[in-house]
Amino acid sequence: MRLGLLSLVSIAGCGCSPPPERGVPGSGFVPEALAQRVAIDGIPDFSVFEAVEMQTVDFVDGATGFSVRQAAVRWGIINDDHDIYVAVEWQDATRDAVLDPAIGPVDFDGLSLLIDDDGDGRHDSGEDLRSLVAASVGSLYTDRHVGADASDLIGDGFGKLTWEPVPGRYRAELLFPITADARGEDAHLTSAARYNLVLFDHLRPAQGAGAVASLDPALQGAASWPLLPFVPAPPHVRAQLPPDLRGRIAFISDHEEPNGEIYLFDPARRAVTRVTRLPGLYKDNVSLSHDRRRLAFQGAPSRLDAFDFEIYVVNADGTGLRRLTSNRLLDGHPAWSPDDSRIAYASFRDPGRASIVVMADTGAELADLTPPSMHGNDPEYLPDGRIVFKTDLFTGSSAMRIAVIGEDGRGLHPITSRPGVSDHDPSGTSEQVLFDRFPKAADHTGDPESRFVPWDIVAARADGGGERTLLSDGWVNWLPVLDVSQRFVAYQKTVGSYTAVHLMTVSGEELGRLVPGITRVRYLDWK
Ligand SMILES: [Ca+2]
Ligand SMILES: [Ca+2]
Ligand SMILES: [Ca+2]
Ligand SMILES: [Ca+2]
Repeated sequence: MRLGLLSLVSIAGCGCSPPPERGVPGSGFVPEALAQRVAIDGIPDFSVFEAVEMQTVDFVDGATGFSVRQAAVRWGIINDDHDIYVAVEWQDATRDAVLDPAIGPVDFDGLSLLIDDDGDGRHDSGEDLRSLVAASVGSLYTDRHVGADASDLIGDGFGKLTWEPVPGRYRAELLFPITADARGEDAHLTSAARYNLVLFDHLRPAQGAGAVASLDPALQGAASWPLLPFVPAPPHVRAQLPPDLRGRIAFISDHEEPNGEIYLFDPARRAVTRVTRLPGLYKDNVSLSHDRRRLAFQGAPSRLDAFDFEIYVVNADGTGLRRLTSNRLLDGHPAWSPDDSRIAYASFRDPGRASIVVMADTGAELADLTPPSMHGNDPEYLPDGRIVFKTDLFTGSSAMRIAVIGEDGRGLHPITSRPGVSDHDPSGTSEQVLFDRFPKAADHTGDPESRFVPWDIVAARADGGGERTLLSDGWVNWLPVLDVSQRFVAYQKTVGSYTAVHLMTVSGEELGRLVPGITRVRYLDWK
């Protein structure tokens, strides 16, 4: 693919805003981290840059090699001691964002940030390649690298893209670590690194169609790329993980087996232990017993064998696997009773509709709590022995509300009532229930937009007397679980193609990634 001539205009120190504070070593002043100064919401924070670059680029048609249009690009790059922040805006009169849920983006606009990490003039195998493309109603960020296996196993950083119909432009921002991840897949940035920005317009890879522009016309040879304006930075203030976290976090991740395995994370030692070696069993919805000796989960030979999902129990050391249900129904989402003698779960006894069922830990059924007309799922016990779950009983539609019911089937009442949304994954105390919220009054399963709209974490009073939003940062945040001290909340944050376990306080202060180096998490619990 040929690319046209570029005209370069650099505006350094334009005086539009005060230069950012980098801190003076030895002065005692510690500047605030970039991660706290900029919100990655797709609206560039150009005021943090000392210099904003401008250039006019040619969009070149990939099939003909001819320039189809010119576009003005504005961008800035800054780093602190932990992260690098890149913001870009460019002209594009049309938003192309067609996504096939099974394949990914098929017709899109967007950008790639290419980094010649070691500055040797070649964008080599293993070097950084971060992309941000318009997709569905939002954008898709990917952390990749050059090479045959271009997928980066540990997803790092954040990226978001927005489009304004007037004046017809994209705005993009990325924030990612300046050091390599635990597998060495990302750039370890220095002032020797070089970069290039590649922009896409109406790109249809399957047809080999669309237009591409770049700051530097060379896309492989990197010798002429601009140097990254990287500056060694003193320590900055950022949120810290607390040192006194208790309990164990059980989670399922597919970073070692496609069907996922169960792991335990000790947050005090920051150590991960693998529990299961069951590659032939797809696993989901793990629940850790309160004595932390057993794990219940749903398993099936594959993700697609819906009617073969059964409830299993395994010891925390990986021994003693037992299957507790055996039928041609989808059985899922087990949860331990406060004394670990019983398990509540969802049993799909009507097509597409589940009942909340209680069984002994031997598998003997004790009660079906919900009438046949009602759909309920996501059961969790509260410490007082009642069960919180989600149900469509109060909406008359596929939108779900959080509700509570006694193990004797009495005391059923809704906890949430917000119109226009659908609530999921409740857990909590006898006073307060946390859950995640899909911002549409509809079923999210099968909705291709569900990965591209914000999911918030909300806390509601267990008596239904009110709610407050704990986290609303535009990302897909889900599965909030309180720790035993009731001071912290672990939850899953999905950013583009990866999902990591994060920590926040019960008042909603984000504290960062909790389980390090694992970003293919499917489900978690904390006891
Ligand atoms: Ca922003
Ligand atoms: Ca376009
Ligand atoms: Ca290189
Ligand atoms: Ca990575």
